[in-house]
Amino acid sequence: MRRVQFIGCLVVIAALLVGGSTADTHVVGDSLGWTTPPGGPIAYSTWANRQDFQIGDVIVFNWTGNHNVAQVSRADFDNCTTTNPVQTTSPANFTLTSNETTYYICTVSSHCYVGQKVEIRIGGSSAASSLTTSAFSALLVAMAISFLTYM
Ligand SMILES: [Cu+2]
Repeated sequence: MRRVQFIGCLVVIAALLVGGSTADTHVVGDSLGWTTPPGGPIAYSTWANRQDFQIGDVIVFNWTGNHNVAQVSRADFDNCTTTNPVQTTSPANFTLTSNETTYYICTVSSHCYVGQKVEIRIGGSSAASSLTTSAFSALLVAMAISFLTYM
């Protein structure tokens, strides 16, 4: 009976671990949304640095008022120029499909120049979190093996 409970517990924990590694949704700027940031470009670079972007994750741009979002090249990101198609309806979703860094800007007026631009780098803090996850998994397996050995 105890053994059944223990195995049941392991299944639940394993499901939680797997669930934690599925695609995440990242709302750009969190509660700030997609706008001309009060403190300049640092608002979105700070936000991006706190995220753990992985392939399959979805980036969501939410805005009200006169904004848009365009995925652009590095050079266009730096220069705030674009010939790329522009998403004009909010929310605009982009799925991260490769390891490449992607760049997004608002093309309205001078919005990009005052900081409405964001760089999405895959990875981020992933090294630390996946290490923690694998260490935790290894611990669980070790616990299960030792437990079952003593049964
Ligand atoms: Cu804008």
